[in-house]
Amino acid sequence: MTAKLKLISHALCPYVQRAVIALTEKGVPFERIDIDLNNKPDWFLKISPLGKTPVLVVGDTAIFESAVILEYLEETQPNPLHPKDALKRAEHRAWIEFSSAVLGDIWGLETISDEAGFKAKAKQAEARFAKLEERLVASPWFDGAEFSLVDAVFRVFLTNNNYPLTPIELAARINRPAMTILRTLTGAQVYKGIRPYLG
Ligand SMILES: N[C@@H](CCC(=O)N[C@@H](CS)C(=O)NCC(=O)O)C(=O)O
Repeated sequence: MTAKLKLISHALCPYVQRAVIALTEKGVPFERIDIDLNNKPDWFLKISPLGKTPVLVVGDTAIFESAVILEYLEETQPNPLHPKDALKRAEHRAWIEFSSAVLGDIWGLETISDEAGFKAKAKQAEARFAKLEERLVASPWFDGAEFSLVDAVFRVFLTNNNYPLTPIELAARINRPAMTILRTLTGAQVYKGIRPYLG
């Protein structure tokens, strides 16, 4: 019997959540180990070259980078989430990459300390959300009836742990993107820091 997969996590990390969603959709049992990123344990620093969550521990091997973890799960676990068609799969992978850029925008909004910088970053995030909306032509998921891996990564934008929203719901909620999405997220501790800038 192979050892249970271990996912080294942080409670609020959206990159972790992608992996959690993929594992859950696939029905793969795993052990989640949450760590404190402000006080990284030595054992974690030994297995995580960038000191970031998530890390998937498979036997003696530690896999880092969430997109790589998703691909590994796709290659080794049942219930495929990527489309069968190679071109569609490539397109979904490209949007997964795009979603990481959007997460970077959101992180920028969370951490910027001056209002002018915040506004500039919000503008960039809005432009990216507009691009996403252009692509979201199907319902309820990214490409219609079937949930795919790309939905796992976009689902995290409005999730606080297990609260799922489809990209279409996301697009409906953001209604001229970034500012609205962030207002919606005021319940998530992670966004507390930017509240003073929100009207
Ligand atoms: N590109 C990485 C990003 C992961 C990431 O940024 N994780 C954050 C938490 S959400 C982290 O561990 N930050 C701690 C640090 O940078 O020291 C991935 O996709 O896995």
